[in-house]
Amino acid sequence: MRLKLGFLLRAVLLAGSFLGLLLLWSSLSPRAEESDLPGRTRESSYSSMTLESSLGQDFDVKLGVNGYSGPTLAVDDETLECSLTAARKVLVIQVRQSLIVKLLVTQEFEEYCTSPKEASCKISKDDKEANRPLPNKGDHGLGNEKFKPVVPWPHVEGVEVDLESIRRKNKAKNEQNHHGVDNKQQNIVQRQYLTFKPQTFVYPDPVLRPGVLGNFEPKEPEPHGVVGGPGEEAKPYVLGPDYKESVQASIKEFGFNMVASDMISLDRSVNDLRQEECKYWHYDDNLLTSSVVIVFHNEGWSTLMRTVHSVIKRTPRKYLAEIVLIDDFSNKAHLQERLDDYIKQWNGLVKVFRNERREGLIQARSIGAQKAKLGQVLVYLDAHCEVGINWYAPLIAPISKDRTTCTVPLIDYIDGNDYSIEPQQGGDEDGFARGAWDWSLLWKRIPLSHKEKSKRKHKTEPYRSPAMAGGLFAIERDFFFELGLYDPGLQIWGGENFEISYKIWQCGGKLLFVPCSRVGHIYRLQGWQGNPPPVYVGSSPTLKNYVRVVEVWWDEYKDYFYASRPETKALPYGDISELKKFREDHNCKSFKWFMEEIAYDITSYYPLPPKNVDWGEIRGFETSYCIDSMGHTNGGFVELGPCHRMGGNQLFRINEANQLMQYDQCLTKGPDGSKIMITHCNQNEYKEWQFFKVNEGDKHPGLQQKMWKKVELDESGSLLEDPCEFIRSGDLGKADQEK
Ligand SMILES: [Mn+2]
Repeated sequence: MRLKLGFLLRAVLLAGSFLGLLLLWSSLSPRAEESDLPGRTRESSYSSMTLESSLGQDFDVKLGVNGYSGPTLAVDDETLECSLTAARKVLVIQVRQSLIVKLLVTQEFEEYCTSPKEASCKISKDDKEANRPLPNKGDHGLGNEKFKPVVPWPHVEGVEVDLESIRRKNKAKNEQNHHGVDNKQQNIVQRQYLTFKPQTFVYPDPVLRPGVLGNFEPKEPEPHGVVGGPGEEAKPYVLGPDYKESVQASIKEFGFNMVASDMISLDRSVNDLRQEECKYWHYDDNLLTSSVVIVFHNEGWSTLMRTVHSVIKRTPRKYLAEIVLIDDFSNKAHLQERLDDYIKQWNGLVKVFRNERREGLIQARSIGAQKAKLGQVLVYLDAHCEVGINWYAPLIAPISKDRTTCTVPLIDYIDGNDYSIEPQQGGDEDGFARGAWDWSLLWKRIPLSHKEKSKRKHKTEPYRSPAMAGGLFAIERDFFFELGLYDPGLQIWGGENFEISYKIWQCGGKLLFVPCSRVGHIYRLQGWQGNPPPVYVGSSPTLKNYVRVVEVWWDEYKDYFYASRPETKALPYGDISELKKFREDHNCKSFKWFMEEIAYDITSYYPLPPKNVDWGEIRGFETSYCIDSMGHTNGGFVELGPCHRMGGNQLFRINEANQLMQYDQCLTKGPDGSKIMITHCNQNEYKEWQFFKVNEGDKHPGLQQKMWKKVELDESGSLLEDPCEFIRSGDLGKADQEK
């Protein structure tokens, strides 16, 4: 029983629905004073509120609230005075079975009461009593049925998730592994990279000779696909209003204006967006050969084939071993026999392999690595790209020099409506950016840092990037296999770009962005219906991918991810032991090392979020009611609802910055101080909540160490005094299991 109590945490609630009540209460003068009980009974004129004197228990204040017919406020005179005064600032409600509103302790309160804690926080004389549903005390008519809402709460069925045990389990495992890694790191100098094949291919550095055209540069301007044709030189090709409907339909189906694309030559010429300096680099011609791998699923014909044509047109034939198309279970007619027939013109240079079920982009790329056996390097391209002028040598030279280097071209923006090509926005004055992420693992680009710039002699040299966007990159084939390709547990889309980036960096490789290798990419337009994931994939594959990635690679930094996306803690992300083993076997470095040495600039753009101190439901003491944002945000008010244990709108977290948060929203006092508002916040706002654990033997013997805290609103006083608490979802689940 005592243990069970330990799981019952108490909540502090500010509910909008109490506003009127509290205001009224604060100005209330006792109207009825009749009682057959010791002390005074005060009954308000509001049907929702009944104040009664002590029932012989030690409760300070109990208050029936809107929609409830019952219960009681039981206090002695002095305490009641205090609580009434305090109610002007009220804010906290302790919820019991009966929805008992707990008084709040404020500065004003303290003026009246010398011992506010005692006055406000006593629960009951004994835990047994407190643990029961509101006592039915004979002729007082406080039967449980009276506490039922007038309007029944919606019945919520939920699958119970034991969030906390998952966390504990992982934590224990993690610490274990962490120590293992630490010990191993003493040998890291000797053993690093031992598991990767040594570099045997000798390749000299490229040389910049200003004024001397590079040896891979075209000697004359690129010929048009169709002389004077639409879209040549990447000039915008705009269709008239006659095409509006068919254009819209094609955007819906493919994400691009396929009507225009179909009219533009597959061999069209493009504009040269490179820095002038790029034309004067000279590359040793003993470059590695490549297999270009293109994965597609229900791609439009001309955008797919223009990708293939551009590669064939702009890649020196001696380095292009093959183009491997991986058809990820498309069902569109043009991608079947028509495609097979079309690629025959290249006499086997272009191949197509078809997956027997939808694998998703990530695993289809790994399949592509297995199918593409001819080239020394794998060059991955999205299925809607156009490679730029002299894109190959700059991209492959760093890999030829060092096989553990992975390269990424600069990705230009092809307009999906008119097929013009422009440099991507963002980046520094040259348009150069590094790949990054925020702490919820969204892809970001940040301007090239001064530190990276200072490492280069010439500004068109490749530079280091913490991460890649994912769709376009080149990697030595054997090295990719040595890295284990992508984590086979990643599904469909998302997170694989970070996985491969972290794996490369932390395990001893390098990831370079190559300014002189440029590839245009068509970004999907709004209105695209998208490709639904296959049925065998469960919900949230992308979020699960993120969890796998941070669990394997982020070490203690994963807390920042969970601080940003606490809902992902409950996701079953599968077995990662093989990946952990890989990390250990390869003596891969810590994420901390990575953040300090390679990704040092990310935190200045995306500061580390405060870590969570705890998180879960905020449940009323011994009740089944929880604070619920009801989906309100940006200035809305929280409400009270039956605890459903599904997280969502009832999942809150308290962090080290003393913010009580849900998603990117913070709880704070509303404008008039009487309700709790939920609103957007940065890391310096609404840091008014405090959280502490109550020591064992404190005045709630049944609660002991699990309990906690105090939440304060501001200097003017505590919002929450002791028995108001924050509930851990996992504990709640366990408490129920024990029953
Ligand atoms: Mn794409």
